[in-house]
Amino acid sequence: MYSGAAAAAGPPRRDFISVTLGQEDAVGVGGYNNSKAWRRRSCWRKWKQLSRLQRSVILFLFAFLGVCGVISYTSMGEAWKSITNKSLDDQRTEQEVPRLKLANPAVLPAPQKADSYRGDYPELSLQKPPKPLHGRRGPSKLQIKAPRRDMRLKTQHDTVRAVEELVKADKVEKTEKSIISWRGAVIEPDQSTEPPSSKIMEPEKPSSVEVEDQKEPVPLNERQLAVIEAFRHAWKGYKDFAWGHDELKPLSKSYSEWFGLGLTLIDALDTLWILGLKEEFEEARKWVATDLVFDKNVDVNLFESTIRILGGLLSTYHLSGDSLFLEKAKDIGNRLMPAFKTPSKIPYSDVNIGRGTAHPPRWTSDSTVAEVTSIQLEFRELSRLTGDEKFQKAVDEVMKHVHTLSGKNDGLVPMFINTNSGQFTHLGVYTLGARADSYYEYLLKQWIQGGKKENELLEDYMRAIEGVKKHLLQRSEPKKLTFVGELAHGHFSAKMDHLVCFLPGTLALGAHNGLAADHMKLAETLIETCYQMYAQVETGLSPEIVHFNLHAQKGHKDVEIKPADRHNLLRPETVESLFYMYRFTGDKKYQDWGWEILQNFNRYTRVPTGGYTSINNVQNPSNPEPRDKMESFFLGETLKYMFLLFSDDMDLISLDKYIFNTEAHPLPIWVPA
Ligand code: DMJ
Repeated sequence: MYSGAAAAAGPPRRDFISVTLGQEDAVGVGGYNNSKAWRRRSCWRKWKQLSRLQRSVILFLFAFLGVCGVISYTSMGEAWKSITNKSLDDQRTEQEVPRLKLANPAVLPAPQKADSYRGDYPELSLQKPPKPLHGRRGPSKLQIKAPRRDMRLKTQHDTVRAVEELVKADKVEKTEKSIISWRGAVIEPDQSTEPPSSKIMEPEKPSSVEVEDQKEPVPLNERQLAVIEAFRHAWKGYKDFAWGHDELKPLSKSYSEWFGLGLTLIDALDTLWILGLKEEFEEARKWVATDLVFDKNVDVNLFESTIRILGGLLSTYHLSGDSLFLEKAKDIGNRLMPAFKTPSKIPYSDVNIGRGTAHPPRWTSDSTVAEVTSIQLEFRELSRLTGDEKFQKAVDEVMKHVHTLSGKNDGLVPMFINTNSGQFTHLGVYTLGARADSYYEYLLKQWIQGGKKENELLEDYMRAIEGVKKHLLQRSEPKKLTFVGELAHGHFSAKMDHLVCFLPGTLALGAHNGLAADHMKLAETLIETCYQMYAQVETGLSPEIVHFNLHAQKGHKDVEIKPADRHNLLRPETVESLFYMYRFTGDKKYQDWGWEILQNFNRYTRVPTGGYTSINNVQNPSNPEPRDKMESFFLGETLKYMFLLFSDDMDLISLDKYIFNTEAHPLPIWVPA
């Protein structure tokens, strides 16, 4: 179009270079000739034909384009370089991010080049995913893992910050690791001081316990097999006559109800697991899954249902990894919470778990000190597992309050506390037996559970043991057995409940955890006394309460038994302490003493048609007067501690990883040793 128009208009205007050049090129002269010489000559001729102005403009344009070219080449180069680098960086980051997500932040190295950085975690790609826990059955070697800190580091910057934080945390931790000494008790540096944690630990789901790669199982010995046989016999009675009910009445081949919640079955779950009774465990699990209902208009005792039901469900959850038990634990835990709605926050003794109402016993507004201070291990663990701090808050508040109360005698506490005023009542009576016992036990055990940081608990425990030494220890005649008596308004009584026999085990546990060595000495003397409470009795079984002779009299033993106290309820405390003593000393005499006790249970309390029974008279071997009741703690505690006592596998429910609640349900120590 352009060339046709230009031709029609006559000679071109020379100022419009492109038109002129195009026109001549297109039309040409003498036809098509594309030789190089011709093209050179032709170009030069054309150039010469241009006006000076045209030549200047063309030169200027070339010069301008040249300058532009140089500039854009330089900046393009930079841009290209940065694009290339960026893509390399991107590649590196993509490679590193997943690694950083996987890496344990505690071992993050100093920043390095990408390649060598990668090389520091060769094992990460090989890391096995955690084994699913649901559905595991049978006894196992168990290991508790410290709560994982899942730091999702996405950038190098985050990595550096995380390292800085770790260094900072490490410094803080080191500062806090100072030696503390409390009246002769030296606590190892790494066990000391940090204010009580009202803070909830990260929720652990599904469980903080993982089954280790299975070691060769330690074969069961004859005594353990005898415990399994005894357990099976007891279970048979329960299954045949009391299935799903609270307690077996083995003689009348029926049952009794307390809360109507299958107490024996729940209390026995973790024993079934530990003893390896898979079939029975499965049956019991099925009952829990289909028949255990807490939505019932029934009054339960807060303490008893916490230690037996909540404790039993939590430990079974930990051992089996089966979330059914955690769900049930949450349910009962929530239903027990109304107990804490009191003016003082000291919980009522009873809760209606269906209605959500709580109340003290009909005749008083007092609660028992042991009861309100022995529910902490369980509620604290429930908070840790669920991430819901309300459980721990409620029970920690009780401990903090009791810590501040007056009315103690060198750390020894009265037996009652008022739910309105929050003050101790019935002052002046001090015992390590009924109504106070597990207060002392839980001081130490909470301290261990929480990683030995809650100093108030330790302080109260150490002070109390000093109080025991000062006010309650005496020696009997003729054997000079050291025993723990009672103090009533300044008067010493040589009375000792069998319940007090938890103390040697607790003292030994404290010593094992770094407390004063003289606690271990005391534990050794006291367990001897507890054993004598069996050995000096006609049936070889301890009565509920003994009185020690303080003065030697011809023909008298150390132990005196009053008619009202000569029953035996199949209680666990002595066997429990024997278990701790054997674990910490390896002295076989403790196993032998336990074996004697088991044989005497078999001799005097075993009911041929199934089950074991409490008896009324430990002093009459020909007629021990069966009471027709098998307490749930016989399966939950007594036989479990027997089995563990006879085991030479010190890792079977390791005492460095688990803390047993007062009903023998093992719960994980949050920071295992
Ligand atoms: C159990 O329920 C618990 O051990 C509690 O602490 C005391 N009484 C019984 C066993 O004797």
